[in-house]
Amino acid sequence: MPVPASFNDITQDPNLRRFIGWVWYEKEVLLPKHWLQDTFKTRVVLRVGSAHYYAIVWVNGVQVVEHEGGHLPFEADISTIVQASPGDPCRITIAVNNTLSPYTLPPGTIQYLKDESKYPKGYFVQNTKFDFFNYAGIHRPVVVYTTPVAYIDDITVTTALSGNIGVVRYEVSVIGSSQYSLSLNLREKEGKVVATGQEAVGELKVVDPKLWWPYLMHENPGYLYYLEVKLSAQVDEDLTEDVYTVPVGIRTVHVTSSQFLINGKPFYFHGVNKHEDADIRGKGLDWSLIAKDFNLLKWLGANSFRTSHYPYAEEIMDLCDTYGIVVIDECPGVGMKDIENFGNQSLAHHLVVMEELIRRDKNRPSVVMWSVANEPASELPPAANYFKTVIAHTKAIDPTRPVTFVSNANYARDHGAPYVDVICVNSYFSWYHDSGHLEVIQLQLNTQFENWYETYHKPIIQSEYGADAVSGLHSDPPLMFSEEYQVAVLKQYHAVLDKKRKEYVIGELIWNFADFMTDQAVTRVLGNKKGIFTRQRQPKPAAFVLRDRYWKLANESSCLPRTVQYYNL
Ligand code: GCB
Repeated sequence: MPVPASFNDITQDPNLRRFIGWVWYEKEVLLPKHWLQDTFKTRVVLRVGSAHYYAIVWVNGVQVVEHEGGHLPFEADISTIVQASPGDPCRITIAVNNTLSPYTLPPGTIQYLKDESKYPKGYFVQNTKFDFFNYAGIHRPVVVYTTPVAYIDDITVTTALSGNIGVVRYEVSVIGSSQYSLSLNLREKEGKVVATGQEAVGELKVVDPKLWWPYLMHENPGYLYYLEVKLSAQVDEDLTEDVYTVPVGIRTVHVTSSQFLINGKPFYFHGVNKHEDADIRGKGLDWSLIAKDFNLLKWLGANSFRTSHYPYAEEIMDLCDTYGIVVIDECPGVGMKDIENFGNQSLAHHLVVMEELIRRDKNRPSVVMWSVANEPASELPPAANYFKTVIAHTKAIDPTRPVTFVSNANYARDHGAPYVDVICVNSYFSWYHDSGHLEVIQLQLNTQFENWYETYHKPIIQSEYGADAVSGLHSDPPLMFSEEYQVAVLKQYHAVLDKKRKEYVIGELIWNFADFMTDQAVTRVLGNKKGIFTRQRQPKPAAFVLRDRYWKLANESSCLPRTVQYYNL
Protein backbone atom coordinates (compact mmCIF):
# COMPACT_ATOMS: atom_id res chain seq x y z
CA MET A 1 0.00 0.00 0.00
CA PRO A 2 1.49 3.38 -0.97
CA VAL A 3 2.17 6.11 1.59
CA PRO A 4 0.94 8.81 1.50
CA ALA A 5 -2.49 7.77 0.16
CA SER A 6 -5.92 6.68 1.27
CA PHE A 7 -6.14 2.91 0.95
CA ASN A 8 -9.75 2.93 -0.29
CA ASP A 9 -9.39 3.50 -4.04
CA ILE A 10 -6.06 1.79 -4.67
CA THR A 11 -7.36 -1.70 -5.41
CA GLN A 12 -10.33 -3.28 -7.21
CA ASP A 13 -11.55 -4.76 -3.95
CA PRO A 14 -14.94 -3.30 -2.87
CA ASN A 15 -14.40 -4.65 0.65
CA LEU A 16 -11.23 -2.64 1.04
CA ARG A 17 -12.93 0.46 -0.39
CA ARG A 18 -15.55 0.42 2.36
CA PHE A 19 -13.41 -1.26 5.02
CA ILE A 20 -13.96 -0.18 8.64
CA GLY A 21 -11.47 -1.32 11.26
CA TRP A 22 -7.74 -1.88 11.69
CA VAL A 23 -5.32 -1.77 8.79
CA TRP A 24 -1.60 -2.40 9.22
CA TYR A 25 1.37 -0.77 7.54
CA GLU A 26 4.94 -1.96 7.98
CA LYS A 27 8.26 -0.94 6.53
CA GLU A 28 11.92 -1.57 7.32
CA VAL A 29 14.29 1.35 6.87
CA LEU A 30 18.04 1.65 7.20
CA LEU A 31 19.10 4.65 9.24
CA PRO A 32 22.47 6.38 8.77
CA LYS A 33 25.14 4.85 11.02
CA HIS A 34 26.12 8.08 12.71
CA TRP A 35 22.52 8.57 13.94
CA LEU A 36 22.87 5.33 15.82
CA GLN A 37 26.40 5.55 17.18
CA ASP A 38 26.28 8.95 18.80
CA THR A 39 24.04 7.48 21.50
CA PHE A 40 24.00 10.43 23.85
CA LYS A 41 24.08 13.23 21.32
CA THR A 42 21.55 12.40 18.65
CA ARG A 43 17.84 12.26 19.13
CA VAL A 44 16.00 10.23 16.49
CA VAL A 45 12.36 11.12 15.92
CA LEU A 46 9.64 9.38 13.92
CA ARG A 47 6.97 11.76 12.62
CA VAL A 48 3.66 10.88 11.00
CA GLY A 49 2.12 13.76 9.02
CA SER A 50 -1.40 12.35 9.55
CA ALA A 51 -3.15 9.00 9.80
CA HIS A 52 -6.90 8.62 9.72
CA TYR A 53 -8.31 8.14 12.31
CA TYR A 54 -6.67 6.41 15.27
CA ALA A 55 -3.09 5.18 15.05
CA ILE A 56 -0.71 3.08 17.12
CA VAL A 57 2.96 3.01 16.17
CA TRP A 58 5.65 0.46 17.01
CA VAL A 59 9.36 0.54 16.26
CA ASN A 60 11.13 -2.81 16.33
CA GLY A 61 8.07 -4.20 18.07
CA VAL A 62 8.02 -1.59 20.85
CA GLN A 63 4.99 0.70 21.02
CA VAL A 64 6.21 4.30 20.75
CA VAL A 65 3.08 6.45 20.34
CA GLU A 66 -0.65 6.36 19.82
CA HIS A 67 -2.69 9.22 18.44
CA GLU A 68 -6.34 10.02 18.09
CA GLY A 69 -7.52 12.08 15.14
CA GLY A 70 -6.69 12.41 11.47
CA HIS A 71 -5.38 15.53 9.71
CA LEU A 72 -2.75 16.46 12.30
CA PRO A 73 0.83 15.29 12.86
CA PHE A 74 2.25 13.32 15.76
CA GLU A 75 5.70 12.05 16.60
CA ALA A 76 7.76 9.89 18.93
CA ASP A 77 11.33 9.92 20.18
CA ILE A 78 12.67 6.54 19.04
CA SER A 79 16.35 7.10 19.93
CA THR A 80 16.73 4.50 22.63
CA ILE A 81 15.05 1.81 20.55
CA VAL A 82 17.00 2.30 17.34
CA GLN A 83 20.28 3.00 19.09
CA ALA A 84 19.97 -0.25 21.06
CA SER A 85 20.36 -2.33 17.89
CA PRO A 86 22.46 -0.25 15.50
CA GLY A 87 23.18 -3.19 13.22
CA ASP A 88 19.54 -3.94 12.44
CA PRO A 89 17.13 -2.24 10.09
CA CYS A 90 14.50 -0.16 11.85
CA ARG A 91 11.06 -1.76 11.55
CA ILE A 92 8.21 0.74 11.64
CA THR A 93 4.71 -0.68 12.16
CA ILE A 94 1.64 1.54 12.10
CA ALA A 95 -1.87 0.26 12.80
CA VAL A 96 -4.63 2.63 11.72
CA ASN A 97 -8.32 2.38 12.57
CA ASN A 98 -10.95 4.49 10.78
CA THR A 99 -13.79 3.70 13.19
CA LEU A 100 -15.57 6.86 14.36
CA SER A 101 -17.61 7.28 17.53
CA PRO A 102 -19.95 9.97 18.88
CA TYR A 103 -16.90 11.40 20.67
CA THR A 104 -14.41 11.54 17.81
CA LEU A 105 -13.92 14.53 15.48
CA PRO A 106 -15.57 14.05 13.11
CA PRO A 107 -18.13 11.92 14.94
CA GLY A 108 -19.75 8.78 13.56
CA THR A 109 -21.63 5.71 14.77
CA ILE A 110 -21.38 2.01 14.11
CA GLN A 111 -24.79 0.48 13.51
CA TYR A 112 -25.26 -3.29 13.71
CA LEU A 113 -28.09 -4.46 11.44
CA LYS A 114 -29.46 -7.49 13.21
CA ASP A 115 -32.42 -8.59 11.08
CA GLU A 116 -30.96 -11.82 9.75
CA SER A 117 -33.61 -12.03 7.05
CA LYS A 118 -31.97 -8.97 5.51
CA TYR A 119 -28.34 -8.92 6.62
CA PRO A 120 -25.67 -11.55 7.25
CA LYS A 121 -24.69 -12.21 10.88
CA GLY A 122 -22.46 -9.47 12.38
CA TYR A 123 -23.30 -7.01 9.57
CA PHE A 124 -22.65 -3.38 10.43
CA VAL A 125 -22.30 -0.02 8.76
CA GLN A 126 -20.65 3.19 9.86
CA ASN A 127 -22.96 6.20 9.73
CA THR A 128 -21.65 9.73 9.51
CA LYS A 129 -23.37 13.08 9.17
CA PHE A 130 -20.79 14.83 7.05
CA ASP A 131 -20.76 15.02 3.29
CA PHE A 132 -17.40 13.61 2.20
CA PHE A 133 -16.06 10.11 1.89
CA ASN A 134 -14.38 8.89 5.06
CA TYR A 135 -11.07 8.14 3.32
CA ALA A 136 -8.57 6.44 5.57
CA GLY A 137 -4.95 5.34 5.79
CA ILE A 138 -1.69 7.23 6.17
CA HIS A 139 -2.48 10.44 4.35
CA ARG A 140 0.73 12.41 4.76
CA PRO A 141 4.44 11.63 4.75
CA VAL A 142 6.07 9.56 7.49
CA VAL A 143 9.62 10.73 8.16
CA VAL A 144 12.48 9.92 10.50
CA TYR A 145 14.62 12.93 11.43
CA THR A 146 17.20 13.84 14.02
CA THR A 147 17.98 16.65 16.42
CA PRO A 148 20.69 16.94 19.04
CA VAL A 149 19.55 15.75 22.49
CA ALA A 150 19.28 19.39 23.54
CA TYR A 151 16.94 20.82 20.97
CA ILE A 152 14.56 23.59 20.00
CA ASP A 153 11.19 22.15 20.90
CA ASP A 154 8.97 24.99 19.76
CA ILE A 155 9.00 28.58 18.56
CA THR A 156 6.04 30.93 18.76
CA VAL A 157 6.02 34.10 16.71
CA THR A 158 3.45 36.87 16.68
CA THR A 159 3.67 40.16 14.84
CA ALA A 160 2.37 43.67 15.37
CA LEU A 161 2.78 47.08 13.79
CA SER A 162 3.53 50.27 15.63
CA GLY A 163 3.73 53.17 13.21
CA ASN A 164 6.47 52.29 10.77
CA ILE A 165 7.95 49.64 13.08
CA GLY A 166 7.20 45.96 12.59
CA VAL A 167 7.34 44.11 15.90
CA VAL A 168 8.14 40.39 15.88
CA ARG A 169 7.53 38.84 19.30
CA TYR A 170 8.95 35.39 19.80
CA GLU A 171 9.27 32.68 22.38
CA VAL A 172 11.63 29.73 22.06
CA SER A 173 11.26 26.60 24.13
CA VAL A 174 14.27 24.38 24.61
CA ILE A 175 14.35 20.81 25.89
CA GLY A 176 17.33 18.74 27.00
CA SER A 177 19.57 21.30 28.69
CA SER A 178 19.31 24.20 31.08
CA GLN A 179 22.73 25.51 30.15
CA TYR A 180 22.35 27.02 26.75
CA SER A 181 22.55 30.19 24.74
CA LEU A 182 20.42 31.34 21.84
CA SER A 183 21.21 33.48 18.86
CA LEU A 184 18.40 34.73 16.66
CA ASN A 185 18.68 36.39 13.29
CA LEU A 186 15.69 37.81 11.48
CA ARG A 187 16.58 37.86 7.80
CA GLU A 188 14.92 39.39 4.80
CA LYS A 189 13.97 37.01 2.01
CA GLU A 190 17.18 38.04 0.26
CA GLY A 191 19.31 37.08 3.28
CA LYS A 192 20.14 40.42 4.91
CA VAL A 193 19.88 40.36 8.73
CA VAL A 194 17.45 43.06 9.95
CA ALA A 195 17.24 42.27 13.67
CA THR A 196 18.97 40.01 16.18
CA GLY A 197 18.17 38.57 19.60
CA GLN A 198 19.69 36.42 22.35
CA GLU A 199 16.87 35.76 24.78
CA ALA A 200 14.36 32.91 24.86
CA VAL A 201 11.53 35.44 24.91
CA GLY A 202 11.88 38.73 23.14
CA GLU A 203 10.88 41.30 20.61
CA LEU A 204 12.60 42.10 17.34
CA LYS A 205 11.96 45.39 15.61
CA VAL A 206 12.04 46.07 11.90
CA VAL A 207 11.92 49.63 10.62
CA ASP A 208 9.72 50.07 7.53
CA PRO A 209 8.97 46.34 7.30
CA LYS A 210 7.85 44.69 4.11
CA LEU A 211 4.43 43.50 5.17
CA TRP A 212 2.81 40.15 4.40
CA TRP A 213 -0.09 40.98 2.09
CA PRO A 214 -2.75 38.70 0.61
CA TYR A 215 -2.59 37.69 -3.03
CA LEU A 216 -4.02 40.43 -5.29
CA MET A 217 -3.99 43.00 -2.52
CA HIS A 218 -0.45 44.16 -3.15
CA GLU A 219 2.18 43.96 -5.86
CA ASN A 220 4.40 41.76 -3.69
CA PRO A 221 2.06 39.40 -1.78
CA GLY A 222 3.19 36.80 0.74
CA TYR A 223 6.44 38.52 1.70
CA LEU A 224 8.28 36.39 4.26
CA TYR A 225 11.14 37.12 6.59
CA TYR A 226 13.03 34.18 8.06
CA LEU A 227 13.72 33.87 11.76
CA GLU A 228 16.77 31.68 12.23
CA VAL A 229 17.12 30.38 15.77
CA LYS A 230 20.45 28.86 16.83
CA LEU A 231 20.75 26.94 20.06
CA SER A 232 24.15 26.15 21.59
CA ALA A 233 23.75 23.88 24.57
CA GLN A 234 26.05 22.22 27.02
CA VAL A 235 25.32 18.50 27.24
CA ASP A 236 27.72 16.79 29.68
CA GLU A 237 31.13 17.90 28.45
CA ASP A 238 30.01 18.67 24.92
CA LEU A 239 28.62 21.68 23.14
CA THR A 240 25.78 20.82 20.75
CA GLU A 241 24.03 23.04 18.25
CA ASP A 242 20.48 23.00 16.92
CA VAL A 243 19.20 25.40 14.25
CA TYR A 244 15.64 26.02 13.15
CA THR A 245 14.27 28.58 10.71
CA VAL A 246 10.69 29.85 10.82
CA PRO A 247 9.18 31.90 7.99
CA VAL A 248 7.66 35.08 9.43
CA GLY A 249 5.07 37.25 7.74
CA ILE A 250 4.67 40.61 9.44
CA ARG A 251 0.97 41.38 9.35
CA THR A 252 -1.92 42.28 11.62
CA VAL A 253 -5.52 41.08 11.74
CA HIS A 254 -8.43 42.97 13.32
CA VAL A 255 -12.17 42.55 13.24
CA THR A 256 -14.60 45.45 13.64
CA SER A 257 -18.40 45.28 13.67
CA SER A 258 -18.46 45.32 9.88
CA GLN A 259 -14.94 44.77 8.55
CA PHE A 260 -12.04 42.33 8.50
CA LEU A 261 -8.79 44.29 8.49
CA ILE A 262 -5.44 42.95 7.37
CA ASN A 263 -2.65 45.46 8.03
CA GLY A 264 -5.37 47.97 8.82
CA LYS A 265 -6.97 47.67 5.36
CA PRO A 266 -10.40 46.11 4.70
CA PHE A 267 -10.02 42.59 3.36
CA TYR A 268 -12.79 40.92 1.34
CA PHE A 269 -12.57 37.13 1.15
CA HIS A 270 -13.19 36.13 -2.47
CA GLY A 271 -12.33 32.50 -2.43
CA VAL A 272 -13.30 28.87 -2.19
CA ASN A 273 -13.93 25.96 0.09
CA LYS A 274 -11.80 22.97 -0.74
CA HIS A 275 -11.34 19.35 0.15
CA GLU A 276 -8.27 17.18 0.14
CA ASP A 277 -9.69 14.85 -2.46
CA ALA A 278 -8.72 13.36 -5.80
CA ASP A 279 -9.01 10.24 -7.92
CA ILE A 280 -7.07 7.19 -6.74
CA ARG A 281 -5.13 8.81 -3.87
CA GLY A 282 -8.28 9.98 -2.00
CA LYS A 283 -6.98 12.28 0.72
CA GLY A 284 -3.32 11.31 0.28
CA LEU A 285 -0.83 14.13 -0.25
CA ASP A 286 0.08 14.60 -3.90
CA TRP A 287 2.50 17.35 -4.95
CA SER A 288 1.26 17.56 -8.54
CA LEU A 289 -2.31 18.00 -7.37
CA ILE A 290 -1.28 20.67 -4.87
CA ALA A 291 0.63 22.61 -7.53
CA LYS A 292 -2.31 22.32 -9.94
CA ASP A 293 -4.74 23.58 -7.30
CA PHE A 294 -2.62 26.62 -6.49
CA ASN A 295 -2.35 27.42 -10.19
CA LEU A 296 -6.13 27.21 -10.45
CA LEU A 297 -6.61 29.42 -7.39
CA LYS A 298 -4.36 32.06 -8.93
CA TRP A 299 -6.07 31.74 -12.30
CA LEU A 300 -9.43 32.16 -10.60
CA GLY A 301 -8.31 35.28 -8.74
CA ALA A 302 -9.14 33.62 -5.40
CA ASN A 303 -7.44 35.31 -2.47
CA SER A 304 -8.56 32.84 0.23
CA PHE A 305 -9.94 29.47 1.19
CA ARG A 306 -11.38 27.67 4.18
CA THR A 307 -9.83 24.30 5.04
CA SER A 308 -13.27 22.72 4.96
CA HIS A 309 -13.66 20.51 6.99
CA TYR A 310 -10.35 19.61 8.64
CA PRO A 311 -6.74 20.86 8.73
CA TYR A 312 -4.94 20.48 5.40
CA ALA A 313 -1.39 19.24 4.86
CA GLU A 314 1.46 21.45 6.04
CA GLU A 315 2.79 21.42 2.48
CA ILE A 316 -0.42 23.18 1.37
CA MET A 317 -0.25 25.68 4.21
CA ASP A 318 3.38 26.51 3.33
CA LEU A 319 2.26 27.53 -0.15
CA CYS A 320 -0.52 29.71 1.29
CA ASP A 321 2.11 31.58 3.31
CA THR A 322 4.30 31.93 0.24
CA TYR A 323 1.65 33.03 -2.25
CA GLY A 324 -0.43 35.12 0.13
CA ILE A 325 -3.53 32.93 0.04
CA VAL A 326 -5.53 33.77 3.17
CA VAL A 327 -6.79 30.79 5.18
CA ILE A 328 -9.66 30.15 7.56
CA ASP A 329 -8.17 27.14 9.33
CA GLU A 330 -10.88 24.67 10.29
CA CYS A 331 -10.66 21.77 12.72
CA PRO A 332 -12.47 18.47 11.99
CA GLY A 333 -15.56 19.47 13.99
CA VAL A 334 -17.93 18.45 11.21
CA GLY A 335 -21.04 16.28 11.34
CA MET A 336 -21.74 17.17 14.98
CA LYS A 337 -25.48 16.73 14.74
CA ASP A 338 -26.42 14.63 17.78
CA ILE A 339 -26.71 15.59 21.41
CA GLU A 340 -23.94 13.10 22.40
CA ASN A 341 -21.52 15.14 20.28
CA PHE A 342 -21.78 18.00 22.80
CA GLY A 343 -20.93 16.13 26.00
CA ASN A 344 -17.78 16.36 28.11
CA GLN A 345 -15.95 13.58 26.31
CA SER A 346 -16.31 15.31 22.93
CA LEU A 347 -15.48 18.66 24.47
CA ALA A 348 -12.25 17.41 26.07
CA HIS A 349 -11.14 15.95 22.73
CA HIS A 350 -12.14 19.10 20.83
CA LEU A 351 -9.92 21.19 23.11
CA VAL A 352 -6.97 18.89 22.47
CA VAL A 353 -7.53 19.03 18.71
CA MET A 354 -7.53 22.85 18.82
CA GLU A 355 -4.27 22.74 20.81
CA GLU A 356 -2.66 20.45 18.24
CA LEU A 357 -3.90 22.57 15.34
CA ILE A 358 -2.68 25.81 16.88
CA ARG A 359 0.68 24.31 17.76
CA ARG A 360 1.06 23.30 14.12
CA ASP A 361 -0.23 26.44 12.38
CA LYS A 362 0.19 29.31 14.87
CA ASN A 363 3.15 30.90 13.07
CA ARG A 364 1.50 31.01 9.68
CA PRO A 365 0.71 34.50 8.43
CA SER A 366 -1.80 33.04 5.95
CA VAL A 367 -3.98 31.77 8.81
CA VAL A 368 -6.15 34.72 9.80
CA MET A 369 -8.97 32.95 11.65
CA TRP A 370 -9.69 29.62 13.34
CA SER A 371 -12.92 27.79 12.61
CA VAL A 372 -13.79 25.35 15.38
CA ALA A 373 -16.63 23.56 13.54
CA ASN A 374 -18.81 23.30 10.46
CA GLU A 375 -22.59 23.24 10.69
CA PRO A 376 -22.88 21.74 14.16
CA ALA A 377 -26.37 21.36 15.63
CA SER A 378 -25.81 24.72 17.34
CA GLU A 379 -29.51 25.13 18.07
CA LEU A 380 -29.23 22.37 20.72
CA PRO A 381 -29.00 23.94 24.21
CA PRO A 382 -25.69 22.23 25.19
CA ALA A 383 -24.04 23.89 22.17
CA ALA A 384 -23.98 27.15 24.13
CA ASN A 385 -21.55 26.01 26.79
CA TYR A 386 -19.74 23.77 24.33
CA PHE A 387 -18.84 26.56 21.91
CA LYS A 388 -18.27 29.09 24.66
CA THR A 389 -15.63 26.73 26.07
CA VAL A 390 -14.00 25.72 22.78
CA ILE A 391 -13.79 29.31 21.58
CA ALA A 392 -12.48 30.64 24.92
CA HIS A 393 -9.83 27.89 24.95
CA THR A 394 -8.80 28.71 21.38
CA LYS A 395 -8.49 32.39 22.22
CA ALA A 396 -6.54 31.63 25.38
CA ILE A 397 -3.95 29.68 23.37
CA ASP A 398 -3.90 32.17 20.51
CA PRO A 399 -5.08 35.64 21.50
CA THR A 400 -4.00 37.07 18.12
CA ARG A 401 -6.61 35.58 15.80
CA PRO A 402 -10.39 35.81 15.58
CA VAL A 403 -12.38 32.60 16.02
CA THR A 404 -15.52 31.43 14.30
CA PHE A 405 -17.54 28.36 13.50
CA VAL A 406 -19.62 27.92 10.39
CA SER A 407 -23.35 27.85 10.95
CA ASN A 408 -26.41 26.76 9.04
CA ALA A 409 -28.69 27.15 12.06
CA ASN A 410 -31.51 29.63 12.27
CA TYR A 411 -30.05 32.99 13.39
CA ALA A 412 -32.52 33.24 16.27
CA ARG A 413 -31.76 29.78 17.65
CA ASP A 414 -28.00 29.52 17.22
CA HIS A 415 -26.44 29.07 20.67
CA GLY A 416 -22.84 29.36 19.49
CA ALA A 417 -23.01 32.61 17.53
CA PRO A 418 -22.73 34.91 20.59
CA TYR A 419 -19.13 33.69 21.06
CA VAL A 420 -17.72 34.09 17.53
CA ASP A 421 -15.91 37.13 16.14
CA VAL A 422 -17.20 36.71 12.59
CA ILE A 423 -20.52 35.16 11.58
CA CYS A 424 -20.00 32.50 8.92
CA VAL A 425 -23.23 31.33 7.28
CA ASN A 426 -23.88 28.56 4.79
CA SER A 427 -27.03 28.60 2.67
CA TYR A 428 -28.29 26.74 -0.35
CA PHE A 429 -31.34 28.72 -1.50
CA SER A 430 -33.07 27.16 -4.51
CA TRP A 431 -31.16 23.93 -3.87
CA TYR A 432 -31.97 22.21 -0.59
CA HIS A 433 -34.91 24.60 -0.01
CA ASP A 434 -37.25 25.78 -2.75
CA SER A 435 -35.43 23.47 -5.13
CA GLY A 436 -35.42 24.85 -8.65
CA HIS A 437 -36.77 28.28 -7.65
CA LEU A 438 -34.01 30.64 -8.64
CA GLU A 439 -36.44 33.55 -8.33
CA VAL A 440 -36.49 33.39 -4.51
CA ILE A 441 -32.73 33.50 -3.95
CA GLN A 442 -32.29 37.26 -3.77
CA LEU A 443 -35.13 37.82 -1.33
CA GLN A 444 -34.07 34.95 0.93
CA LEU A 445 -30.40 35.86 0.90
CA ASN A 446 -31.14 39.45 1.72
CA THR A 447 -33.31 38.36 4.65
CA GLN A 448 -30.59 35.97 5.83
CA PHE A 449 -27.97 38.74 5.98
CA GLU A 450 -30.26 41.27 7.63
CA ASN A 451 -31.42 38.84 10.31
CA TRP A 452 -27.89 37.89 11.28
CA TYR A 453 -26.57 41.42 11.21
CA GLU A 454 -29.40 42.93 13.19
CA THR A 455 -29.00 40.24 15.84
CA TYR A 456 -25.23 40.31 16.26
CA HIS A 457 -23.66 43.37 14.60
CA LYS A 458 -20.71 41.28 13.54
CA PRO A 459 -19.25 41.01 10.04
CA ILE A 460 -20.60 38.13 7.96
CA ILE A 461 -19.00 35.71 5.51
CA GLN A 462 -21.15 33.73 3.10
CA SER A 463 -19.05 30.69 3.90
CA GLU A 464 -20.84 28.30 1.50
CA TYR A 465 -23.28 28.60 -1.38
CA GLY A 466 -23.56 26.75 -4.66
CA ALA A 467 -25.35 24.09 -6.66
CA ASP A 468 -24.49 20.69 -8.12
CA ALA A 469 -23.66 20.63 -11.81
CA VAL A 470 -22.86 17.41 -13.59
CA SER A 471 -20.13 18.36 -16.03
CA GLY A 472 -21.50 18.32 -19.57
CA LEU A 473 -25.18 18.39 -18.55
CA HIS A 474 -27.04 21.25 -20.23
CA SER A 475 -30.45 22.79 -19.88
CA ASP A 476 -31.96 26.09 -20.99
CA PRO A 477 -34.00 27.32 -19.20
CA PRO A 478 -31.68 26.26 -16.40
CA LEU A 479 -32.75 23.14 -14.51
CA MET A 480 -31.12 21.62 -11.47
CA PHE A 481 -27.87 19.69 -11.99
CA SER A 482 -27.15 21.41 -15.32
CA GLU A 483 -24.11 23.64 -15.76
CA GLU A 484 -26.48 26.51 -16.60
CA TYR A 485 -28.32 26.14 -13.29
CA GLN A 486 -25.08 26.31 -11.31
CA VAL A 487 -24.17 29.55 -13.12
CA ALA A 488 -27.66 30.98 -12.52
CA VAL A 489 -27.48 30.29 -8.76
CA LEU A 490 -24.11 31.98 -8.53
CA LYS A 491 -25.36 35.08 -10.36
CA GLN A 492 -28.39 35.41 -8.10
CA TYR A 493 -26.15 35.21 -5.02
CA HIS A 494 -23.70 37.72 -6.48
CA ALA A 495 -26.42 40.32 -7.01
CA VAL A 496 -27.11 40.40 -3.25
CA LEU A 497 -23.47 40.03 -2.24
CA ASP A 498 -22.66 43.11 -4.31
CA LYS A 499 -25.04 45.18 -2.21
CA LYS A 500 -24.15 43.70 1.14
CA ARG A 501 -20.38 43.76 0.72
CA LYS A 502 -20.67 47.55 0.85
CA GLU A 503 -22.19 47.19 4.32
CA TYR A 504 -21.04 44.28 6.52
CA VAL A 505 -20.55 41.18 4.34
CA ILE A 506 -16.81 40.57 4.30
CA GLY A 507 -16.53 37.57 2.08
CA GLU A 508 -17.89 34.86 -0.16
CA LEU A 509 -16.51 31.34 -0.44
CA ILE A 510 -18.00 29.13 -3.13
CA TRP A 511 -18.96 25.54 -2.34
CA ASN A 512 -16.88 23.93 -3.77
CA PHE A 513 -13.57 24.37 -5.55
CA ALA A 514 -13.83 20.89 -7.12
CA ASP A 515 -16.20 17.92 -7.24
CA PHE A 516 -15.38 15.46 -4.50
CA MET A 517 -16.18 11.94 -3.34
CA THR A 518 -18.90 11.29 -0.77
CA ASP A 519 -20.68 8.26 0.61
CA GLN A 520 -23.12 6.77 -1.87
CA ALA A 521 -26.58 8.36 -1.66
CA VAL A 522 -29.53 9.07 -3.90
CA THR A 523 -28.57 12.76 -4.01
CA ARG A 524 -24.95 12.07 -4.92
CA VAL A 525 -23.81 11.09 -8.42
CA LEU A 526 -20.37 9.54 -7.81
CA GLY A 527 -19.89 12.22 -5.22
CA ASN A 528 -20.79 15.88 -4.70
CA LYS A 529 -20.85 17.84 -7.96
CA LYS A 530 -20.90 21.38 -6.57
CA GLY A 531 -17.34 21.90 -7.79
CA ILE A 532 -16.69 24.77 -10.18
CA PHE A 533 -13.94 22.43 -11.38
CA THR A 534 -14.46 18.73 -11.95
CA ARG A 535 -12.64 16.29 -9.72
CA GLN A 536 -9.98 16.17 -12.44
CA ARG A 537 -9.66 19.97 -12.16
CA GLN A 538 -11.26 20.96 -15.46
CA PRO A 539 -13.38 24.14 -15.35
CA LYS A 540 -17.16 24.13 -15.59
CA PRO A 541 -18.77 27.36 -16.91
CA ALA A 542 -19.25 28.53 -13.29
CA ALA A 543 -15.46 28.76 -12.96
CA PHE A 544 -15.33 31.40 -15.69
CA VAL A 545 -18.15 33.38 -14.05
CA LEU A 546 -16.30 33.38 -10.74
CA ARG A 547 -13.03 34.22 -12.43
CA ASP A 548 -14.47 37.38 -13.96
CA ARG A 549 -16.01 38.33 -10.66
CA TYR A 550 -12.93 37.67 -8.50
CA TRP A 551 -10.58 39.68 -10.69
CA LYS A 552 -13.06 42.59 -10.63
CA LEU A 553 -13.31 42.31 -6.86
CA ALA A 554 -9.52 42.26 -6.66
CA ASN A 555 -9.30 45.49 -8.60
CA GLU A 556 -11.79 47.12 -6.26
CA SER A 557 -10.32 45.93 -2.99
CA SER A 558 -6.55 45.91 -3.54
CA CYS A 559 -4.27 48.57 -2.08
CA LEU A 560 -2.71 49.30 -5.44
CA PRO A 561 -2.99 52.84 -6.77
CA ARG A 562 -6.30 53.34 -8.61
CA THR A 563 -4.55 53.55 -11.96
CA VAL A 564 -3.01 50.09 -11.59
CA GLN A 565 -5.35 47.25 -12.49
CA TYR A 566 -4.97 43.52 -12.35
CA TYR A 567 -5.60 41.59 -15.50
CA ASN A 568 -6.50 37.93 -15.55
CA LEU A 569 -3.31 35.88 -15.71
C1 GCB B 1 -22.93 21.87 3.46
C2 GCB B 1 -21.74 21.26 4.09
C3 GCB B 1 -20.82 20.63 3.07
C4 GCB B 1 -21.64 19.89 2.03
C5 GCB B 1 -22.53 20.89 1.30
C6 GCB B 1 -23.43 20.21 0.27
O1 GCB B 1 -23.61 22.68 4.04
O2 GCB B 1 -21.04 22.13 4.93
O3 GCB B 1 -19.95 19.76 3.74
O4 GCB B 1 -20.85 19.19 1.12
O5 GCB B 1 -23.35 21.53 2.23
O6 GCB B 1 -23.10 20.18 -0.90
O7 GCB B 1 -24.45 19.67 0.68
